[in-house]
Amino acid sequence: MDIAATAEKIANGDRRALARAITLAESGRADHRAQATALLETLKPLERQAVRIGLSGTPGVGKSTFIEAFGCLLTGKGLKVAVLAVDPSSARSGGSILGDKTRMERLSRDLNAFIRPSPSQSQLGGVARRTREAIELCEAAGFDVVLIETVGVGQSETMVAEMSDLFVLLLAPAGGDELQGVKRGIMEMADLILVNKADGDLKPAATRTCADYMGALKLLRKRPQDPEGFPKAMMVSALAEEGLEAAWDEMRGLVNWRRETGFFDKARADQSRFWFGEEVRQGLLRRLESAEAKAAVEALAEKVAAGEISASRAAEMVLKNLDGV
Ligand SMILES: Nc1nc2c(ncn2[C@@H]2O[C@H](COP(=O)(O)OP(=O)(O)O)[C@@H](O)[C@H]2O)c(=O)[nH]1
Ligand SMILES: [Mg+2]
Repeated sequence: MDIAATAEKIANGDRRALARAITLAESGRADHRAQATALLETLKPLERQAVRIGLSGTPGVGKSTFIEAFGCLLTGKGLKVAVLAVDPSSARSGGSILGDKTRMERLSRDLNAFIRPSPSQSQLGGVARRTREAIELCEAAGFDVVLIETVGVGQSETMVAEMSDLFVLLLAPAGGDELQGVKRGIMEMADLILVNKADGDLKPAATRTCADYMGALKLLRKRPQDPEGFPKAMMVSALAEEGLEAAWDEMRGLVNWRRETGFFDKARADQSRFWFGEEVRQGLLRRLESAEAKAAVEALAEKVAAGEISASRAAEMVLKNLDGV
């Protein structure tokens, strides 16, 4: 691949080049990964920045419907919108967005929108890296907003929150008065809670649920990166396309405040630092999984078990030898 030529195409907003580059970043092959890294380095001087919005919610809450309506609202304002998906279960389901592309018919036809389903064979370890690279590629291609969708299971929410400027939690109206078992840790990551389906018969339940969450958010420890009134809960209807403009106003207001106060840049710097550390850790673990390292560990483990060598000394020997692997 001609890195310089591809970079130029991406910089000019060429969607095919962008799609190919993301495929490269998704590949498990070392040479592909190296090319993706080189491509990102070539694009870096552009310093293009999108608003990265993480969007989480359990299946059925209305994520796809919301993204379709919200995405179209944004493109209607002349903004370019990219949608990426992180779906740890996609190995089974074949990609979250792909499955309900029908719910995003309008958006997928929109020339100012770019929708990327999650790849079907996910090795969980690589998901974070390729999602971050896909985000950066979309930014370089000139997208103003990058929506990163994830289903509310496992570690994926934390991961997406760690690569977003804004984290939005989508909830459905609760039947009773229970707080839908949303884990405290996830509430603490949310900048905005949107209670969806606030329409028709569900409106009263949505109103109650929203009030419950406003109350619950008030009980959380105040975070320095929030202006007065945040995190916030509000009602929307993705289906009736209500409350979406208000939600966007809140998101914009929050991003602008964080930009002015320096919290926006600080969060991105902290995230870069975090992911750097993660990659080092992952790289080391990969090395430990090599056949050579495994054999060395096994051989030494026998000696440790037999009391011939101390555990500390043996560990030191293994780690020293990793340098050459
Ligand atoms: N009443 C109502 N139904 C909605 C709304 N948003 C989504 N739905 C419905 O909820 C179901 C699941 O929506 P979907 O977008 O596929 O949810 P996802 O699994 O989170 O992507 C579909 O039948 C939608 O039509 C809404 O705002 N109001
Ligand atoms: Mg969906």
